[in-house]
Amino acid sequence: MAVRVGILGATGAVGQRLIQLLEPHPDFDIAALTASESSAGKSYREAAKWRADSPIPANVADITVGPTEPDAVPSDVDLLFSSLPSSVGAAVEPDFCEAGYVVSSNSSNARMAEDVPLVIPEVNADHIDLLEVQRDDRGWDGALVKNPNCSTITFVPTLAALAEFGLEKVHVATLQAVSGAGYDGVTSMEIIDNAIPHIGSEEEKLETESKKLLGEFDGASLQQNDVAVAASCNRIPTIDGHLENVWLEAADELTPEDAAKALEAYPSVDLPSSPDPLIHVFEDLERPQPRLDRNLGGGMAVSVGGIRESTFGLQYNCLAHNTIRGAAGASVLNGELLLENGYL
Ligand code: 11C
Repeated sequence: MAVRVGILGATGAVGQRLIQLLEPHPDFDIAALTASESSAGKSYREAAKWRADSPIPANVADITVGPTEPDAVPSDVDLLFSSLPSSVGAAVEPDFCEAGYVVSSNSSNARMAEDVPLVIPEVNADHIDLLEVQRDDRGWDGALVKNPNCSTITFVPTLAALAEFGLEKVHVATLQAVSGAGYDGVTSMEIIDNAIPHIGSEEEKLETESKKLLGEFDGASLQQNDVAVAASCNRIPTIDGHLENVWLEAADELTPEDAAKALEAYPSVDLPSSPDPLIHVFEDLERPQPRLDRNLGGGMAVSVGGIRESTFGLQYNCLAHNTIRGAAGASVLNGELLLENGYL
């Protein structure tokens, strides 16, 4: 029987992507939607400024949107996907966990908390059992699991694929699509003929989340990876798809040919939303490109190209769809991992 799920923050850009990815889904049925006070009480059709390129799924359009509080969600809902603004997530996600809900969250609050698993299933699925530590620490009947920032999700799978060569230093520069900034970024397009450096708190997120994701979990505590990561994050006028330039210094010899083989061979996982292959490798130095390649693997793949030697070790470019692989799809995949591991 399908698990009944809800979406916290259902009217936003990532909330809309979640609805697209969950209708239909082999394991999950949408049974509850929440949003801000101004949307509560309206049908989803009335409340959402629907911007997706497919119609609102018929069984979702007439659901009445509730306020984002535990009492408003039916108790037979087992899993909540959260795409709340981080300040709201920080305030309310613990209340839902205390009330017994399992929350798979894309919001950036609490990603680095010691007892909160930060998970990309193809990279560190074993970290999900940090939930046992979380339950002991917090006494929650529910649970909180996070997926990383969309720019982190784009380059960390490539580091995981190359980890066997000994990761020492990574420099990464991002070219991030406007959909990462939410509706205002997409609708205003005020960035045309421009680029914005040092956006938000993105650089710190790439530098810290990557070490947690690549860390070792021994069943009791998580030891962060000591790879040195320096990030420079820039907004450019593409709609969807974050492109990143990576320079990687490894302890062992790492030729472009070895790197391409390891990236291509890096496995996906046996969950419905994990694409196979996970990583597409282009020989063409001018790929991947956002418009051409963001939808590979249903938007869940990572693409790599331009692999070459540089003064600072190996250099390459990578790309992923920021609102699918980097946000909604990442939360759904973590929901699938929670189900697979008996947390629902
Ligand atoms: C952007 N990556 O493109 C951001 C948006 O930490 O989940 C998502 C912020 C986050 O601006």
